[in-house]
Amino acid sequence: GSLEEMSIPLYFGWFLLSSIQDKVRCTSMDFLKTLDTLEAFKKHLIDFTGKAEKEVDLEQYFQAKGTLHCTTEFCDYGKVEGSKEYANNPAVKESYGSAFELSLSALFVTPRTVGARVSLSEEQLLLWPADAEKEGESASLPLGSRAHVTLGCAEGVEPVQTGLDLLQILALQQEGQQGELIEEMELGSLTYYGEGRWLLGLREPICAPACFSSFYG
Ligand code: ACK
Repeated sequence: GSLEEMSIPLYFGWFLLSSIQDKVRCTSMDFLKTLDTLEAFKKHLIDFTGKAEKEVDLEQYFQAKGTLHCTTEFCDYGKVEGSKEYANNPAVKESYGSAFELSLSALFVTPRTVGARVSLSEEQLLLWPADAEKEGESASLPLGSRAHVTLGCAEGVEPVQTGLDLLQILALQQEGQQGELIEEMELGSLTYYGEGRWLLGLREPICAPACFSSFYG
């Protein structure tokens, strides 16, 4: 019946507590500010602007997208195949409303999105859907590879793109593309993967307390 359909959310995920949201946003803004000033970034500006001489202000370029969270299952109120099974999974029901500590291990930037990679623990992987990595060119990436927090999207870009951008970078790494190590920054090492794809591996992962819950919209 319709009541049953109503009970499936838009998506399930871990929602970062508000104090850590501020910290993550600040860290990401600092990173964008620094990236903007690097000669190596300026050299590849065309990836972002389409024009060689044009300047870009990365802090303006990306728009924030609501509360920071790490989506586990996008359900679209039950319309997505497998989402009802996910909602009824005992692990999901048992963990609903519980607190977790997410480990944010890297920040990444592409001409489309900026996000944080989330490295999931064994316990957290129990809540991760088996098919999340199947999309894109990433068929053989380990479970949980797509886990991320969207920090911002370029104009006209939907947040679903952030996880796909992350999968793309991880697929390159898996193929043996080391990327170009640009420099050791205070936050960690910065690598360029071509086509405007930048990854900052955090020296110290950010520990982010988060509540496993859902969003109805
Ligand atoms: O940034 P995100 O992970 O990307 O969080 C939002 C959230 O659901 C609400 O839109 C994510 N999302 C949207 N569509 C999909 C999809 N088809 N597959 C996986 N995640 C999705 C989006």
